[in-house]
Amino acid sequence: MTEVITAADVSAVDISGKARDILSRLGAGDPFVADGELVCTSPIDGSELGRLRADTAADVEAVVGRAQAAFLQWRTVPAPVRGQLVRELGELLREHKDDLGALVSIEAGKIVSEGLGEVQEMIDICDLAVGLSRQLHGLTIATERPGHRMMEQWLPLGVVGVISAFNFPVAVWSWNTALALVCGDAVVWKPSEKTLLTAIACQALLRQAAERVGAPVDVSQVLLGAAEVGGALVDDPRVPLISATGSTRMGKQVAPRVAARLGRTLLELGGNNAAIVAPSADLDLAVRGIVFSAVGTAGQRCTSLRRVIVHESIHDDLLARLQAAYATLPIGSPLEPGTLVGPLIDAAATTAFTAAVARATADGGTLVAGGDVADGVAGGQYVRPAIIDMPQQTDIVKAETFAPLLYVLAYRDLDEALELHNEVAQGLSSSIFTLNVREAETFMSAVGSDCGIANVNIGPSGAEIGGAFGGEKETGGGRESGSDAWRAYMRRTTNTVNYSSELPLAQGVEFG
Ligand code: UN1
Repeated sequence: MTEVITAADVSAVDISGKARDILSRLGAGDPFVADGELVCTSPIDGSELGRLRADTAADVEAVVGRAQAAFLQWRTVPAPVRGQLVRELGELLREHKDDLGALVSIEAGKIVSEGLGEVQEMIDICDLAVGLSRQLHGLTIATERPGHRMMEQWLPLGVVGVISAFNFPVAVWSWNTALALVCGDAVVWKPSEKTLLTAIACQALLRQAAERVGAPVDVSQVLLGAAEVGGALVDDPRVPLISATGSTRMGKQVAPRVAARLGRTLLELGGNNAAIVAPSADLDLAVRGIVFSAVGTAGQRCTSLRRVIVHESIHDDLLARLQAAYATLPIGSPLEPGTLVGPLIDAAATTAFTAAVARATADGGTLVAGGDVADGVAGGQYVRPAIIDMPQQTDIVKAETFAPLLYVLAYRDLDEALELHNEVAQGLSSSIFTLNVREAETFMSAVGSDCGIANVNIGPSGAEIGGAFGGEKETGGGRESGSDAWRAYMRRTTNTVNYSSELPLAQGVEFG
C-alpha cells in the first residue's frame, strides 16, 4: 500500500518531505537542485517544496528536436501497438493513483477526493485512447468517376505542444497526451510554473511505460520554465499543433503567434459558466449541483459555476437555501478529510477575489455569503466562498474571476434568462435546472445556450472524458478529450485511386 496523506496531521506534516517521498515512489528520483531558479511551493501553507532548474530557449530547440526524431520513428508504429504505451500508462496511473492524487493536492491545493478524481480522469482517457487506437478511421466516399475509389485517411501529425494550467495540472496533459500518442504524435509539455512537480511525476510514469513496452522515450518531453520557454515552443515551426489551456488572456497571446506561422491551435480558455434555475426545478438537486460547481476546487475550474440565473418567483427561496449551504462549508487544508474548500493557488488569486467582491458590491450587488479571507492553514490563501445577489449583469459579472464567487441574477421569462446567459464573452459550459422538457430542449437548441457544453439538471462542471470538451467564443473553440476530438491530433489525406485503364477527369472536363 502506498502511503496516503489523509493529514489529520496536516499542521505537523512535512509537506515538502511527503512530496519528495511521493516523487521517489513515482520514479522521478530527486529532481531538486539547491540553486534552481524555479521555486515549487504548496498553496496549502505557502511552504517551499524545492527548487528546480529552468529550461532555456536553447533547451526548447533541443527538446523539440528530440521529440521530432522520436515522432519520425513513432509514426511508423501501427496505431494499436502505440495504444499499448497508453495502456501501460493507464496501468501505472492505477497503481500510483493515491500518490499522484496526493501530489496534486499538495501542489494544486485540491481536496483529497478531487486530487484522486483528477487521476481517475487520466485513467479514463487512457482507456478511451487505447480503444481509439483501433478506431482512427476515415471514410470511403462515392466518386463520380468509374473505376475509381476515393477515401480519406487520418495520419500522424507531428510534435504537439501542450501548454497546461495549474488547476488541472495532470488531467489536461493526459487528455492531450493519451490521444496524441495513439495518433502517432510526440508531445512536448509546458506545464504551469505553479505545478511543476506533478508534471515531473507524469513524465516519470510515462517514461516507465515507454521502457516497459519498448516505445521511444522521447515521444514525451517536459519543458520547465517561464513564459519565454512557452513562447519558444509556440513559435517553433516544427510544432504543427499547440494545445493550450488557460486564461483567455494567454490564448489571445498564443493564437496569433501560432497563426503567424500558419500552425494550428487547440484552445481551451476561460469560462463564465451559468446555471439557469427555472420555476419547475427540483430545488434540492439544484442546490447540490450549484454548490458543487461553484465551490468545488475552490472555484478554480474553467467549468466552475460563476452565475446563477434564477426565476424571480423562486429567487428568495433558492438564495436562502444557498446561504444555508454556504454557512456550513468546511474550509481548510485540502488534506484534511471533510474539507470541501481548499486554498486558492496564490496571493494574487485572493486579491482578485476580494477586488471582484468589492467591485460587485459597488455595482449595487448584495453580498449574501462569504467574500472575505477565511481561517485556514497559516501561510495559505483561504477565502470564504461568496454569493452576491446582483440587480444586473455588470462588467465584473461578465469577467471570469478564478475563485469561488457566485453571482445571482433574477429573470422573468426564458428569453430573458437566455439573453443574460449568452451575454458574456466566454462560452465554455452551461446548465439549466428544470423539469420542463420544453425549457430543457430549448436550452440545448440553436436558440439556447451558446456554450460548448450545455447540461440539464447537473451543474456546468465535472464533465466525463467521453464527450468532447471545450467551448465557443472567447473559450477558444477547441475540443479535447472524447468524441472525435482525436482528429485535432492527426492530419487528413484524401486519396483517389484509379483502378481502371481510362483517365476520366472530374467535373466532366475534356483535355486532349
Ligand atoms: C478545467 O478546469 O480546465 O469538467 C478542466 C470538469 C473537469 C475538467 C475541468 N472534468 O470540471
